[in-house]
Amino acid sequence: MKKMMLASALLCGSALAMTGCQSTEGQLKTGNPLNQPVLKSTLKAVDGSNQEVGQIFLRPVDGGVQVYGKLMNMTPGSTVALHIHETGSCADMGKAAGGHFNPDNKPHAHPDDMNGHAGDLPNLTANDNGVATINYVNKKISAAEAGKYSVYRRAFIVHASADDYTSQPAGASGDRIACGIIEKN
Ligand SMILES: [Cu+2]
Ligand SMILES: [Zn+2]
Repeated sequence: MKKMMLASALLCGSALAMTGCQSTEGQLKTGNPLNQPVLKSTLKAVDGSNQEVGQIFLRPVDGGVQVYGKLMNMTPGSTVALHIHETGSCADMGKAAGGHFNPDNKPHAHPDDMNGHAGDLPNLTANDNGVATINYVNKKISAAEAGKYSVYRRAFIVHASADDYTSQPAGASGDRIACGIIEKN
């Protein structure tokens, strides 16, 4: 009996099992009912090595966009800033990405502050293995392909040090060390 239930569950995930899996058909008809990531970014070092340092995904959730993923090869124990910058270019050691994404002309702030840059995000701290994770719902951006708050074709930037969430215009977070353009997943 246990085996049969397992087989049934597996079939529900396949395109062949349209009957007996009521949710499957609905999932195919609507836009993004499973809340799969619709955008993603592969971040690379901007020191010329082009070394991949991680991936970050974005998916629409109630009230915002979930930003989640991980960075690798970080200095263990280090805390670094992460933001969405306005321009989708990583040229010139990340400087071409411009300033923080700021469609409403607000000051730089803690990411939870609704009166701050839309592109502001929480700092990340690397564990003993040099892995830093983010899982944050940003309420000021959109994962749509167009529109005032869309982050499609903008860029993630990782900085060398932590964001103090106060200093203008970018939290005194130091040099740009990694960059990734936000693409369709
Ligand atoms: Cu930044
Ligand atoms: Zn900012």
